[in-house]
Amino acid sequence: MNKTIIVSNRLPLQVSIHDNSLKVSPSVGGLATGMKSVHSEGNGIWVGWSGIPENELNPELSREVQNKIKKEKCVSVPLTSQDIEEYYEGFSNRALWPLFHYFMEYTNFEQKEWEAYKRVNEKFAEVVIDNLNDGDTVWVHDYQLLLLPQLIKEKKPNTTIGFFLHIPFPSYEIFRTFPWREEILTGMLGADLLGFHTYDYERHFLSSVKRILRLDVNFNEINFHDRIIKVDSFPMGIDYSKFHNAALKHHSDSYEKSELRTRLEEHLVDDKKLILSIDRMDYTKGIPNRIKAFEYFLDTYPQYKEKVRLVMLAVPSRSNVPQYQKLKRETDELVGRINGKFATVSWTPIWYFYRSLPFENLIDLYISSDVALITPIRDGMNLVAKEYVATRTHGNGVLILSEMAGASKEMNEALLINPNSYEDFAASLNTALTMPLNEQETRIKLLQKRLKRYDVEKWAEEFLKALKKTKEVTSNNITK
Ligand code: GDG
Repeated sequence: MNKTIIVSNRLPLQVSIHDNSLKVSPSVGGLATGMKSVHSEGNGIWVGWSGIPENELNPELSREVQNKIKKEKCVSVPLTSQDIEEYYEGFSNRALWPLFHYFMEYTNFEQKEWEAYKRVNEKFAEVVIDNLNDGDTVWVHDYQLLLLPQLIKEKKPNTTIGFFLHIPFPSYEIFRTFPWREEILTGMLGADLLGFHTYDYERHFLSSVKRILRLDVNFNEINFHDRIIKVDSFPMGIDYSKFHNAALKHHSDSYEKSELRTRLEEHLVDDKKLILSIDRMDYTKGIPNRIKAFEYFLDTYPQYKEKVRLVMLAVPSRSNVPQYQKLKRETDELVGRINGKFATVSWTPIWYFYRSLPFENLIDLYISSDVALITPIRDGMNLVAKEYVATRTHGNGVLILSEMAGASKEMNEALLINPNSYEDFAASLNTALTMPLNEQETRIKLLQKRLKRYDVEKWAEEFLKALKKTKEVTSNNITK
């Protein structure tokens, strides 16, 4: 029986070792949820890194990791600390990530890290090929594995390969500056179907293929080595019912409120409002910009002093990369400065949490907030914006969303802003805080309807359906 192999940098598992004892538990990210049915189907497997460097494991523990992981239908790619440093923290997060998010000044192109990127993509290819049978389908995810489709196609030409990019694909003018641009594009073109979150990313990719590789592109099809490769957009959704149902549960009378929720609600007396932002601590998410724009808002609309509070959750991320350390320092300083500037004995304008919270607390934040302020400078999609909307079970709430997030393309009923314009930002916040309830409800309902229909399972299903179709068309063409 043919199977689907999912490949991503990390496995959908939390693996931890304490006192030589090993714990493996499933992780609950968006991708893991979307892939749940694909992964559990038949003898499907997931290939990726376990999160534990191979050199930190003795041979016995290493075998135990593989065995425990196998029970979850996963296969790990053994990576060393050096691999992680050079391929993940280095090439993926210091070259590809900033470039693809238009942060050219943050890019660092190192030959040694490029070599590591190639080496690790080859390691992934080896593990995939070891587990591959004729007729299987492989679905590769994200920017850490751009060379993998071609590495598999070379050795196993009959394999159906799909690739999905979770981050933006930049415009040709940006992408052309990349030292290994041909190799990256050729690597991606090993796939039979390439998926992006938005039509714009798809368009940018096609334009780079045309201009850098000088290949024939016919609408959204590329002719490459006698193969027709299809490119399309598949905006990723969320597990809508999981978020919606959790919110219903948190609102029910029998549900015991958490301390966080109780504290949040204390703020809401006397018509006070909560404004929420949640992001990984990443420079693409526009955190310092948001704090400065919030300062501008309080200066421009002083009537909101002591009436609003920004609850800002920043989840630690990639803290070994220098730019992320700098961003953390800048954020700490800005929050301190703005709180110092405006605070009164009974009010602090920004509540800042630098940690990750359990899912139940995340729901508490979503359901207690009148406004969600999601203002990335650049973001592939942004699932937080979608999750906020899904939890608005009473129909109220306003989403302010950056035009630079892929999600803005499907969320027209949000208040869309240019995050670089403080005026736009402040005016939208004022509009959100004064928006009549019936208008909030109309907007939320329309957004919810779309999110419910195109949830993450539907996204995976649509991608795999298109992949199957691409392969059928290609094989028909070859037999003709
Ligand atoms: C990349 C792209 C694209 C956040 N804090 C906590 C927590 N979260 C969860 C959210 C959400 C997820 O993390 C973040 O997803 P995003 O989509 O917002 O952002 P990235 O991590 O940058 O993801 C992005 C995505 O891939 C999918 O393609 O949308 O553009 O950059 O689900 O709920 N979860 C818990 N505690 C937290 O403190 N439990």
